[in-house]
Amino acid sequence: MAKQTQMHISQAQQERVILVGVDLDNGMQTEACLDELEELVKTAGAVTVAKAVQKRDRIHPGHYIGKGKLEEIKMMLQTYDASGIVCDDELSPAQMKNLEQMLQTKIMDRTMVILDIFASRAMSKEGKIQVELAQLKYRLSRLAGIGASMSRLGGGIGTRGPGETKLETNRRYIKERIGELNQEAKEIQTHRQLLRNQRNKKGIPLISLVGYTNAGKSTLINALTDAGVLAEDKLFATLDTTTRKVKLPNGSEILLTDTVGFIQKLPHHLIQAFRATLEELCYCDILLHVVDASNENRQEHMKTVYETLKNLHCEATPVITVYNKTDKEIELPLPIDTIARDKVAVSAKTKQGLEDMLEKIEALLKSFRKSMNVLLPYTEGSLLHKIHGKCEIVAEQHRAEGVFLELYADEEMEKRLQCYVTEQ
Ligand SMILES: Nc1nc2c(ncn2[C@@H]2O[C@H](COP(=O)(O)OP(=O)(O)OP(=O)(O)O)[C@@H](O)[C@H]2O)c(=O)[nH]1
Ligand SMILES: [Mg+2]
Repeated sequence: MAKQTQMHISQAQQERVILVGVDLDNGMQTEACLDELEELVKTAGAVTVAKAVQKRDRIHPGHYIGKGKLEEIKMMLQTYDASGIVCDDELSPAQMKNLEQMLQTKIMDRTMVILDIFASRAMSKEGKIQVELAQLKYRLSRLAGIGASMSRLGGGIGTRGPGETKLETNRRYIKERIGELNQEAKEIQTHRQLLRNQRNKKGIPLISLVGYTNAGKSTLINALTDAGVLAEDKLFATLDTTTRKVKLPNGSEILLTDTVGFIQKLPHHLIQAFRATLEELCYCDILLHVVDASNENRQEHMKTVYETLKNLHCEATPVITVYNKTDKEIELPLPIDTIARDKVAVSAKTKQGLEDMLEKIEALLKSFRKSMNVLLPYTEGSLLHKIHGKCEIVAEQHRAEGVFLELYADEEMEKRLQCYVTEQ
């Protein structure tokens, strides 16, 4: 340990961690939670050497788990030559400090690991700002407790900022940096708002892919377009959003957006920092909720996604659930989903069911529009042009008084055409 006081530990020297979970007997099985945490830890570049679970009624407010279990973990740290522990829930600053004092090792939590992965994945300027903000806010409240642990280890999980940067440890600098980043984030938000207004004006329906991380969202957008988004068997492969045009079977177009995946216990600092990006979901016409139907925890994953959408105040946006990976062995029946307006089974990999999915999108979009009959005077040439661009036309006849149209209009066009409504 003493050697590690130096600033640099070799990159090859992987952190060896023990995962610690509390079995509260609710939600996802603790075993599945720790398997997921192991996957996260691996993605963050560390190796899991052991796991410890304690069954409790509630998380210990002072030191996460009970004293007896802590003694056990102290022994395990030696037995497995571990360099730290990772707790499966976000630790309070006090819990972190107490655990550090009791165990004399590096204390990490699920949040720290997720933030670390996000930091290594962030590519866009906005993504980097958002991740660093989340990291610094998380860090600021814990400086007193984790200072010793972090400076002792000098590197590893919890110390890496976006890109090649090393996270700041000085309180005053952190505060200044948070101020700077907030300002930059605000400017990007203003730009985003502008883009959104432009898109709204064009009137192309906006559809976003949402879902648990690794569900297959990026694979799906790639299967439908030439987006070329990185799709990997890794948690949080995607952080930056990608938007592409997709043609529906009836020839009309939609804008499809791929975004960051959700996970249970998603750190609230991260949600806060990504709020601007995630709130875009509320402006969508439809959310395509991609579910890995082959995953045994699919039901819990779906619950997490719906809860996260609720936290983001997006529960009013209509959802189509897309049960993906049906080329694999799937347990039937598929989970009941009372929230979704429609459901479809697909394989983004083999492209099976994708036509069906597009038809369902088309049908749902159509249900948002109003069927109208209008008689447009020949003097309204430019309006006629707009109708052709924005409405779905079922019938068109040239009559003596003007052009008769049977069509489906969105809210804006419905208002504009109100005065030309006719019977037949
Ligand atoms: N067998 C099978 N594998 C799939 C299918 N769709 C996606 N996958 C695999 O699932 C893994 C995750 O796919 P991604 O498209 O990266 O998942 P994602 O939802 O974008 O994940 P994040 O970006 O991490 O949120 C990859 O290894 C894909 O090849 C499918 O229909 N069938
Ligand atoms: Mg992805």
